[in-house]
Amino acid sequence: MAEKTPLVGIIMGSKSDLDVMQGCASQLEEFGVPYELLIASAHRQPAKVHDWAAGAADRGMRVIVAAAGKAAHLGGVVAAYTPLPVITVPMKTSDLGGLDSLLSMVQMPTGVPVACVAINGAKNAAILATQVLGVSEPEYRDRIVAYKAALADA
Ligand code: RP5
Repeated sequence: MAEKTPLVGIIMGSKSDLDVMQGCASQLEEFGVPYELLIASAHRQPAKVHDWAAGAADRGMRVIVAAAGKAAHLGGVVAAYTPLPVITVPMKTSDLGGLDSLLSMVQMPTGVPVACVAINGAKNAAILATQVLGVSEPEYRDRIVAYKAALADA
């Protein structure tokens, strides 16, 4: 059977972000949402980030999750290159506890917005991305409804 076209693109700035961001991938898998995952740094590999982000919408993606730490400009850079909504995940950091990452993301200047979940909020990014898909696809909206029902019963 053919692989499904990824609807969510997960990008992160470093291999060191992967442990946390597995939480995003696992939640998307639980919802049955096809995704792709790329490690690319906005400052170490800007051309790679550009190529991936600029082509994402044409490859069929609907929403992007971008995770980075410290001066976490990855989400803003990706948002500059795509018309897709970008959900950012600020990584917890050793020096400033992730406040650096958080402020880098939530303080995007007017005109290039990104959404931002909690520090290390990888799972919430997956839920929010699925909710975005659910606006136009009942299949994914139904999964969110079921997820919320299970939360209420827990
Ligand atoms: C950012 O800097 C990454 O997103 C990561 O969170 C942080 C540290 O990266 P490494 O030095 O661990 O590669 O680019």
